[in-house]
Amino acid sequence: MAPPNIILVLADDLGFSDLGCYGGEIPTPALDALGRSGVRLSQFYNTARCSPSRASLLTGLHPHQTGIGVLTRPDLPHGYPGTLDPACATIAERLRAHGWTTWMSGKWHLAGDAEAPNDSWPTRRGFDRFFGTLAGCGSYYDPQTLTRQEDPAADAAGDPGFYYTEAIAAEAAGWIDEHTARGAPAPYFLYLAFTAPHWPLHAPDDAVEAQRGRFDDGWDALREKRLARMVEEGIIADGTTLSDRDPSQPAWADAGDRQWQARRMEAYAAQVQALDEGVRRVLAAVDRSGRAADTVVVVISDNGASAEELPIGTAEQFAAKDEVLRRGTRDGLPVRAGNDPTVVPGPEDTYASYGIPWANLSNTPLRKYKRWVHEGGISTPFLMSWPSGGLAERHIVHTPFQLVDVVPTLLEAAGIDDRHGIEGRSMLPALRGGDVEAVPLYWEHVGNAAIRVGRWKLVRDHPGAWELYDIEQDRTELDDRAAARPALTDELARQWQQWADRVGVLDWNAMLARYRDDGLPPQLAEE
Ligand SMILES: [Ca+2]
Repeated sequence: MAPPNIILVLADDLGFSDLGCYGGEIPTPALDALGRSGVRLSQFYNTARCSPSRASLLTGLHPHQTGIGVLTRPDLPHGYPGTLDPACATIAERLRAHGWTTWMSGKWHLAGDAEAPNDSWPTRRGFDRFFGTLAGCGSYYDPQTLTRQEDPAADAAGDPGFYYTEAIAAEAAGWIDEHTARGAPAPYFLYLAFTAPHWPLHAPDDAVEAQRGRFDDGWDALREKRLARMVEEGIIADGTTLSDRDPSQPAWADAGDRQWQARRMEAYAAQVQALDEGVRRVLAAVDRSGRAADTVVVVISDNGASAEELPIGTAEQFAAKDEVLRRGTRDGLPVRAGNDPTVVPGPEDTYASYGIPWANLSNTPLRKYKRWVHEGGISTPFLMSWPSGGLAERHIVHTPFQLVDVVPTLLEAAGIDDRHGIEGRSMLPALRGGDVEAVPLYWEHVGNAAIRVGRWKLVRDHPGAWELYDIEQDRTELDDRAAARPALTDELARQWQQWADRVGVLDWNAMLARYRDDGLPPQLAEE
């Protein structure tokens, strides 16, 4: 078999059920076709937040083993280093060593220093080519830290129609076309890391307008409809109970400014549809190359939907901290930030998020969001296509896997027998319709913690007590069995602690206490 091309697509803050082929009402034809013709996973898990998920995805290690436990920033002396440890190999470095051409287009968010080129930048972590942003988020019209190789890229400055999602895809499609034109025999690895649909809600007017009316039924009715479609698709077991509406939110019937509320979700949907269009554009370049059959495509989201309301902190604190707000639009207009009806999201001079109630829809039928390791924080769509790879096509695989399993899967697909320094195991046998040995899955993020062993999941919302759920019967985590099963709860807690000690999870309370003792602000607890 020819060594395959590998395209790893990462969405940012995309909810579990946003894609059409996972029950969503947002039009995502390219991703739906990919998922329905290939394999979908119903229980694939990320690690709840941007940087840790990216670190785990690219190394096959748990985030704490890569230097990135929370986000990228200097969390030392008591926290994590906050930058990708040079001691752990990236998938790009591994594939390049075996002859793959390696490209990255999109968001990195693994460098402690995003301002000056250093050894944690993609160009020095195995990628031959890099176009994208080093920072965690920013304007879609004028992205902060936009870089080509190691130099500032001025693409947005001279192009009033610039839109980041489109630019990420166009750059990557161009690389594939160029590779094809050269008749290049080497396979390639493309890491296509969109920032969509992470806030701010930025999308051109006509793209938002195209979504008009789609969400007028409101979050309550749409959550129920999504769950019904998820059951129809086979993503969720029939009989699954829908979690309650987020208790902080009103019923749709009682919500004020429903036109503005719907507009927020329309802008979000426009971002998701642009992501889908970007994937379509890249896959069209693959088709033109004549090598589609020998191309592995994987699509994942880095965390569950985000319930982060803007501004984070007071408006003044947020404005002082955020680069987009400090510098305004390219035309010199001030940027209006915040989730209130005076800010109608979409244009360059707005800075808003879709907020808790719509994140609640995005994660249907699950509870909680990005940052938490309950199912709503860590469940992601997982699509894989590889026409010549012998996958169990048009099937949904229900075996639970997590991000550490991606690197070994891609290495096996590439025919590379190298598992050194990797925690996960290859998913390929399961994706081909066979069995894999069941192993425990683990999570920790800002004190939130979980372990999954078979059907049982022990999970904690820090600083709360452990909760125990039978995920096979209760995917939405509504029936806490911890009190009824104390021995099992203790045993799983012991196994989790053993893992945490082994991979270097820092004790969250102890770490915060050390900061307090030093008179330093507990920066780790903040956004
Ligand atoms: Ca994210």
